[in-house]
Amino acid sequence: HDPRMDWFEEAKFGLFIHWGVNAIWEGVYHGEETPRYAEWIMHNSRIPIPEYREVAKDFYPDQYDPEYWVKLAKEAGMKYLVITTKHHDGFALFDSQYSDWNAVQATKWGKDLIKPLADACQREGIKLGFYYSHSLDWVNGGYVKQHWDPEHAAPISFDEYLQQVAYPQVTELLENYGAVDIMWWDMPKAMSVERTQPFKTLLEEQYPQIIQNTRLGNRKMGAFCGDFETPEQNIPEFVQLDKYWESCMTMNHNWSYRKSDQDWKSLKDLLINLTQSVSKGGNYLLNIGPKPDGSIPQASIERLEGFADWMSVNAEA
Ligand code: JFZ
Repeated sequence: HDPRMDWFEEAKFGLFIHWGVNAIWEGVYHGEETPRYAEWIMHNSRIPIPEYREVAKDFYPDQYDPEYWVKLAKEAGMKYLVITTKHHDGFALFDSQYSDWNAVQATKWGKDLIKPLADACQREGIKLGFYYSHSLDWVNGGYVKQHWDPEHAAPISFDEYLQQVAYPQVTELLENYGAVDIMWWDMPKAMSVERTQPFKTLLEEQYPQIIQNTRLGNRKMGAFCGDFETPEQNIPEFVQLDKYWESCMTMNHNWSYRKSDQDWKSLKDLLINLTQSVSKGGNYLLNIGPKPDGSIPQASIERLEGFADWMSVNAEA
């Protein structure tokens, strides 16, 4: 039993938010649906970096209402949220000194998108988690198996990227947004023990209260660490009751917004997923992919409101 995990264990239910300039494409590049995940469009449709950057300038989320996002989650019975502060396209939704590829400098919006959300969480008593793609980064020099546009990606090595961009950006996230409750790492490709160490030390020594998923270090490289497991898109049939875990799931098939993806799970199925996760001792992190203007797809709102109705009948405050 780890007392740092008490709130998490009690929380049970959280909101995952995949958002960023990748949403602008709505899953389509030059008339073609991008394969697999909408948030992977830059990579999977091999979009040249200058073109992607050009389109990103038009990012202007004037429907973004972080207070509403947080209240929607809270009413649905969620106790925490996790937002993509930077996904694999390397775009930071926060202000950063270490890469100009961020919401303030690279978009017409020109404002930090994480700060108002962090403030709303603080006001509403919702715990705050930061998803940060520390290894994969297709613009700033992070890991990519084979780059389609090497000419325009940052001309630095993976280790230089970790030292000059990823690590310092993580310190920005930890320093500038008030209390952070979860660091949600993803896709630890090439994250050896050595490369994982600085992040691990930073968290352990300066932010021991922050809990982390087990996606910081690469397991196969022996760099396993973290507090809770993250089964993805499924609830394990058999669980080890001595382990903390959180199942993350989409409401449709994509994490980020894809206009054509209208194959939504029913509210009933989502409720079964939540209650099943909880009955097996885990948490349920349910995802939304807001539109580029900052509004939440209607189908997602309806489902979250459905949870709110269910909670008002079945849950204690
Ligand atoms: C990753 C991302 O690539 C994806 O875009 C999304 O953000 C998701 C939450 O995380 O995708 C993964 C990561 C891990 C597994 C599968 C997809 N996994 O362990 O099976």
